[in-house]
Amino acid sequence: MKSFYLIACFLLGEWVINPVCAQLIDSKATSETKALYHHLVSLSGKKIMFGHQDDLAYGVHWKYEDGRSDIKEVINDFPAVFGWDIGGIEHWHSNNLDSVPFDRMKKFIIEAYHKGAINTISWHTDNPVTGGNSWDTTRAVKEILPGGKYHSLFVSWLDRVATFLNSLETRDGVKIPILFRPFHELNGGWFWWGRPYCSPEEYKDLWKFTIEYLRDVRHIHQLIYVYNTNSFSNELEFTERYPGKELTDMLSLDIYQRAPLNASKEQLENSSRKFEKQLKENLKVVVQIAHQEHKLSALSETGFEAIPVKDWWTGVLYKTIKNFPISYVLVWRNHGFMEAKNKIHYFAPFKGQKSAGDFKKLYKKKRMLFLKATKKINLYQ
Ligand code: BMA
Repeated sequence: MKSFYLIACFLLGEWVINPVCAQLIDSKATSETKALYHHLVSLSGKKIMFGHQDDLAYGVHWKYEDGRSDIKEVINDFPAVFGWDIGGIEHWHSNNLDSVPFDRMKKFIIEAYHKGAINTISWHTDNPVTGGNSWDTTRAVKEILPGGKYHSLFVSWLDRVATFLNSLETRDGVKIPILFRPFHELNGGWFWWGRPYCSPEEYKDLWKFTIEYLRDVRHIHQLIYVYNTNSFSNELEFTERYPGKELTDMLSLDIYQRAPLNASKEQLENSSRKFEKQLKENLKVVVQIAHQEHKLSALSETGFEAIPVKDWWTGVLYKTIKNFPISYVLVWRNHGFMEAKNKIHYFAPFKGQKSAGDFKKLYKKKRMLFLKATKKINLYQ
């Protein structure tokens, strides 16, 4: 029987995850988590969900107004995936690193679950050795592993993460399934867990310890674990720190388009072509490896700050991703004006924004899923 499965695992269409072989790494996953996972598996290659970070919390011109969402004000529908970040929970702070109060985040996550959407969480955790932020690249990974000087401090941080994740539950006590994406953009050089600051083995040990602690010690069974790199230059860079089949459920990529401020039309066009090429090359690797490993895949962060290209959604993004069997694409947060940096920081359109018309075209693409269509699927049943 086992060999039948093995053969069947490699027979299915190119790059699409094979449902026969797809399995969550947590054999005790809650029924809602299993249901969500199996829906994602069967949607793979057919639909791509649209996601937005902090969507319900604030937009470019507003903060904490019930029912608002910049996306909704453009398409009269919400995203299907809601992204959140729990940086700061390790100190039991009341707000996350971007000033989102955790009690509000909790309400939004529960609300998103009841709406029939998916929640995904990343963790811009502080540096445990220095107390500096995620971008303090003082070496820390080795120090927080078992036997390290800061191990027990790190465990106490994981305990707070666990307590927060467990507090995300409905009135009936259903633990809300979360796509959990810790230690993200691992090949970059900007976070303390990044490639220059720990060996591949140390990174894998950190991942293994974290997952096993949450799952086997804290008995959290509502997580789908998302491995994540930033854009990379070759396959080795993507796989070098991959912790393995037994420890990940989804493989994902973060990649942004960038151009100089007030770029000319020609500069914008060049940057779009460059971005499309890189995105395509990278996604090819991500979905191929995901296919081999029988894992889901996603474009977990992307965007073009302030979306200066009118038809960016269909003319650049959709055009490039549409044939990849990724579960979702998520754009980063709509902060609005950043005084410290004297610039506007947002990645999703809002009413009146230059690319809003094109976003409506994206909304109409059959392959894209937003909330109204997602709700009908009943992801958790
Ligand atoms: C970055 C920016 C920062 C933010 C961080 C974590 O891309 O948006 O302002 O603090 O993500 O959300």
